[in-house]
Amino acid sequence: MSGQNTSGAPPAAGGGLLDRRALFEGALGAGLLSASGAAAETLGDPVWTQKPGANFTPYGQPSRFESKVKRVWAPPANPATPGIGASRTPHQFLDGAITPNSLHFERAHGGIPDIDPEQHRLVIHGLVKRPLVFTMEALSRYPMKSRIAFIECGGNGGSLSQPVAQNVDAQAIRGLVSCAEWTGVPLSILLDEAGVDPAAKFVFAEGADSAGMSRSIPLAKAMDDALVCLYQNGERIRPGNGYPVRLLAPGFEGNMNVKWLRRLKLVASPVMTKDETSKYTVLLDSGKTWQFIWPIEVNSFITRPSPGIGMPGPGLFEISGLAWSGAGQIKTVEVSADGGKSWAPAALQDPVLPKALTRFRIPWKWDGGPALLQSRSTDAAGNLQPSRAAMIAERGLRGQFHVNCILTWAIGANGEASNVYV
Ligand SMILES: Nc1nc2c(c(=O)[nH]1)N[C@H]1C(S)=C(S)[C@@H](COP(=O)(O)O)O[C@H]1N2
Ligand SMILES: [Mo]
Repeated sequence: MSGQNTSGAPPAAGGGLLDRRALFEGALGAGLLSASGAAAETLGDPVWTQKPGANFTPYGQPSRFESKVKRVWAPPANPATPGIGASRTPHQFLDGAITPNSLHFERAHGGIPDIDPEQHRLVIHGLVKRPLVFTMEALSRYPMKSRIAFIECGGNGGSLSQPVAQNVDAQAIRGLVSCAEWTGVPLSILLDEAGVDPAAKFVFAEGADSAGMSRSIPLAKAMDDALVCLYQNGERIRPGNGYPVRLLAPGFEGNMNVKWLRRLKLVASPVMTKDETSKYTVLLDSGKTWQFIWPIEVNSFITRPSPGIGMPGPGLFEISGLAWSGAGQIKTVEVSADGGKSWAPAALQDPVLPKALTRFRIPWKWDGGPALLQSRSTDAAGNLQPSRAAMIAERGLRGQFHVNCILTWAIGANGEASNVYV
């Protein structure tokens, strides 16, 4: 049995979880990476050392050896309407906290429009003193601000509402959350210029796509930290993510982050659009529904190991994953290797930013036997991620939105990971 802990790191919970401080203090000793003592002669003279490499490219692409790292999406129900649905981020192949633009998830209710920025306009009207019309060029002259924020679709994790655990990977279950640095004009600046009437309590935000996707944003949120964004991770927003301009409502459910933004209308009460009534509400067993669930709940999941990228073999390994909350910063993430019987605190990767993805890590000495890996997070407001059983007890299985329960990966003796319920 190889489960004996020879790493020098103290155990932190059952099933081989080790003290997270070992990651920083180098107490893990040899063997974490299972690197064999590499000697210079093993380097050899591969072909790429023997002739000059390729020329530069105007817009970079990943290595051809990384072709498995890609978004996936289900084919459209109706071939006449491509681009309706969602593409998902392959979190099992990524690390860090920022999602590359090419892999940011995309959710579109009416396909991805091909918008000419010269022709596109943003209008602010309704309960304002001065209705305003912006060209994209005019918008870009206002003072801008950058912030790192996650966007998560309210439907992310919906498959965990299935009565039987689905045989799918992290990308399929949790791929509708991504995190980017967004840059744009604070919405408060534009609203101040328009002069908000005291009767206004909501901002109706509408997209220029064929779905006319629209939501009623509470005015307090609009004035607090909403951004009218032009840039995503330093470059202009990608078409799938809202080019040429989108709303960012940090921490609020995905569809309030209206893409292809063309209208902000100040109104006295919610407009009750299809996107906040028939959808993005949680149907309870009682037949009642939760509506206007704005902030995304505290959440986390393990990205490595996970289905498709299991354990290479017994021994020392770093478990890694992501945590987030629409209420603010992540305070703690705990990891269990025994299906929730015991928990050990994970290390949080700096910087731990409010309403952004937070990377966590913990060393694990896997003994080669079956294990049940879980993570659970707590945010700065004190919200704790619920077990699946607790979530179902509260709201039943009919509501397929805002599913933030603990996710379990079973590790088999062959090292493979699979999605299970405990
Ligand atoms: N105009 C418009 N805005 C939209 C949508 C849409 O279909 N049309 N989809 C919404 C939904 S449901 C989500 S989850 C987010 C997803 O943002 P992303 O595609 O940049 O990841 O965009 C929102 N904004
Ligand atoms: Mo969404």
